[in-house]
Amino acid sequence: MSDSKIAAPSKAAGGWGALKSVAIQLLGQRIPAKGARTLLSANQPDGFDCPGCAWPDREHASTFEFCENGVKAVAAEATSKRATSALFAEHTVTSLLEQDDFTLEDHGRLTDPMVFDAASDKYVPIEWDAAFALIGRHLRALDDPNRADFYTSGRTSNEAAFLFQLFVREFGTNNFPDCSNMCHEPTSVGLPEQIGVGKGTVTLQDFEHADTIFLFGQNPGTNHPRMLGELRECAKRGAMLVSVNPLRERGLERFADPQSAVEMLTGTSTKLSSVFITPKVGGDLALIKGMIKHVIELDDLAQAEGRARVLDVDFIATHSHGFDSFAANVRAEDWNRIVEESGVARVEIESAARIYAKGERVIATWGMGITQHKHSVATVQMIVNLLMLRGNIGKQGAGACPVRGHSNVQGDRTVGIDERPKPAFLDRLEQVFGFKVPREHGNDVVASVQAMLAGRTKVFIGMGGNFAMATPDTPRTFDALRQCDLTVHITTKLNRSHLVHGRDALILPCLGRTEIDLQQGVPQGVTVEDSMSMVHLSYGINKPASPNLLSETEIVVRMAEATLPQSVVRWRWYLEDYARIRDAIESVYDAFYDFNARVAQPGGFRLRNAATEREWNTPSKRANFMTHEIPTDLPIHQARRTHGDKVFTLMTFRSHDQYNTTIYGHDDRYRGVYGERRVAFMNPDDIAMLGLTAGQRVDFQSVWHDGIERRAEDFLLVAYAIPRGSVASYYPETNALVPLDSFADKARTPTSKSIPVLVTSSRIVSPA
Ligand SMILES: Nc1nc2c(c(=O)[nH]1)N[C@H]1C(S)=C(S)[C@@H](COP(=O)(O)OP(=O)(O)OC[C@H]3O[C@@H](n4cnc5c(=O)[nH]c(N)nc54)[C@H](O)[C@@H]3O)O[C@H]1N2
Ligand SMILES: Nc1nc2c(c(=O)[nH]1)N[C@H]1C(S)=C(S)[C@@H](COP(=O)(O)OP(=O)(O)OC[C@H]3O[C@@H](n4cnc5c(=O)[nH]c(N)nc54)[C@H](O)[C@@H]3O)O[C@H]1N2
Ligand SMILES: [Mo]
Repeated sequence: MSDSKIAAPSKAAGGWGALKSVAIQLLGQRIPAKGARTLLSANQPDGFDCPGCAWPDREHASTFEFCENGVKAVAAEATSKRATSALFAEHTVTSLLEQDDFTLEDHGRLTDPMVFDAASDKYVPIEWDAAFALIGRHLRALDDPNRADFYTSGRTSNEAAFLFQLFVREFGTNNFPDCSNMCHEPTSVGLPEQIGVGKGTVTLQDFEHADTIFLFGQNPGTNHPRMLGELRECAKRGAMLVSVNPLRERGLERFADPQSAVEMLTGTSTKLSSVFITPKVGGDLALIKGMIKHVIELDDLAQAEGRARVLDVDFIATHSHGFDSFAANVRAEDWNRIVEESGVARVEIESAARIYAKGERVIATWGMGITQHKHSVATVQMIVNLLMLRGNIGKQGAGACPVRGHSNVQGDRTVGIDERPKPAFLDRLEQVFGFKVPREHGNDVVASVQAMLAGRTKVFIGMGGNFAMATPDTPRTFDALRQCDLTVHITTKLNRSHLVHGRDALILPCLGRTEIDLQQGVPQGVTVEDSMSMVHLSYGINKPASPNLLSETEIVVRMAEATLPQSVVRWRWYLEDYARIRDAIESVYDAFYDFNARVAQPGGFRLRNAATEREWNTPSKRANFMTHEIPTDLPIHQARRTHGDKVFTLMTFRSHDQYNTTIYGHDDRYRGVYGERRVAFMNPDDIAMLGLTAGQRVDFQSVWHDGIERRAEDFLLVAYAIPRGSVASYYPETNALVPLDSFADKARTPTSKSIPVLVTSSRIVSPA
């Protein structure tokens, strides 16, 4: 891009900058007049749940919480642009593939179901009935139901997701790869064995009482802007905010609140993080273990001097298991290793430990900076170990707060989108619905790509999302999808996954959450669960983008009818009234008792979380201290043995102008990048060490042991305050660098925040 510019980062996150950018965005999307009304209906009691992110809303009522992220997500859905059959008549699939991701989605909302026609290399219109018949034919022709994979992205409602899993399990497989496999899976795997639940333990009210908040590996200014409002209140109250992030993200430094007229008019902002700790990428486990070591040392000292204990000995005695062996392991840990592997000086670690020890009510939040490494499960558990030292779980103002991404990613899991379902849940499903459910564990995202590559999976059906671009090892994922007999995408907008298709292929356009979903003439609400286990109703308010769209729920029902003619499930009956689906969810999950009644209350209800009440559903019936060594033989260590300092840890993250694979624009305002997405952020000393120059173009090459060459080329090299040995770049442009078999231990999350790479002068000659 010729008009790219690297500038000083904008001053505070939020504020006029955010508003202006949104205004431009709205114009860019040509929002019709009803657009303003749409925006005002987000997160209102009778409006729709904001599709922006999974951060909860204050009371889910009161005034519209202004958020740039939400506005962009809503604007993208409510655009007046349309990708009609005329677009597909004009372009072959091969020529559409030449368009970039921004352009593909910018064609607007899809209006009609389309089927791939090999003779013309084009998508052509198809009747809905014919589309479902094609799906049914393919699925019934499989010799084994495990030869089909059913992907879910996290915007799908509880109702659609519940019926989706019901259909797929009656069909006979647990092949449910889903976006959370690439996201918070290490949280969902790490927490249950430690505290007995796979979800966060805090509510928004806890943020009102916390005196100390540690934010690990998260960029809320961009990805969860409404969280900044909460942090701002905490900061104003004098709470201590500590950000642990290799980058001093602007949104964590200062925040001007778009809700506050005074701050907007005076251009002032609230200082957010009181302390910044900048570990090297992947250094958190070592850092936190160091903090724990010092907290124990402080406790020793307090005991020696006859002062009050630093550890919460009551909590440890009554509620925890395994403290002694855990503490012995931590005491034996070597400070040199802690410092070397974290990239943080000992004095700084000790001071972070003192801040922690001083806090009476401590919340720890975490995001993708923690979950997308090989040692992510261990790191999540180390965060919770830290909290447990002083009883910071199940106490007001304290707890674990994993911050999820997609607005219903947590709910989809809750209602059964799970490739490794619990036997108790399957028993219940069998009892309630009276068919035999498959018991064998299914494919997650990585296994799904592997199965397609190996020719085992023949049908891929995606409920939302952009599988081809979100997954690792892009060229291999493309090969995988292209080997399928049938690929189906249930979707709102055109994206690359639709163009990287199987022998037969369908694009099935659906309603978005902002749109009115009429069944039997009655508008239907759907439910979603946010990151803090609050479940609420969502009603669309806009006229559908096209009269020929179906709801996700209807698409599931009709796929099921076309595939399972002998089904024991009354699919139509559920479709007629979504309250019946909620009753069915209630009959399978006790936590959803009185579902319809409770969700009708303003603000909905919170699903019970046993750990919040200090009830530990673990085998020991206690919260477990989990011992972990600091890893010293990760792929990055191995690569350094061969390539020395020339190997960098690449982390791939989000710019301010994207929603995952949806690119809204080419700016990353808070990091001072304009008009360019192919950027490599590197420490100036490393740039000099490599003999490169800021402003030149560079290529990445992965260091991996399978002999496959993985490259991503032509990135603008930017000097940036990032720890030495680490380099950062945006996703999805860099996904080709993530090896498919590089994933988190136990959780199998692709390691998109720690890829060993070499960075060299670009071999691409840019056109003058
Ligand atoms: N506008 C917008 N909002 C979104 C999304 C979006 O794409 N755009 N995506 C949604 C989704 S699905 C998700 S999961 C969330 C993602 O939200 P985040 O979790 O904030 O995700 P990222 O932007 O990938 O990276 C987060 C941060 O991790 C830091 N980081 C990288 N490596 C490390 C490390 O080793 N240690 C530590 N401590 N920090 C590290 C990076 O510097 C960055 O600040 O946001 C959701 N909301
Ligand atoms: N390298 C690297 N890779 C990553 C990550 C990373 O940080 N680095 N992050 C990972 C994470 S955290 C996640 S969650 C995944 C995201 O993976 P996905 O969830 O698969 O990807 P999205 O980009 O969110 O999906 C966008 C598409 O969803 C469709 N869509 C939007 N709204 C709706 C709707 O209401 N209904 C339906 N049916 N479709 C809709 C649109 O067609 C849009 O193109 O990517 C992962 N991949
Ligand atoms: Mo995510």
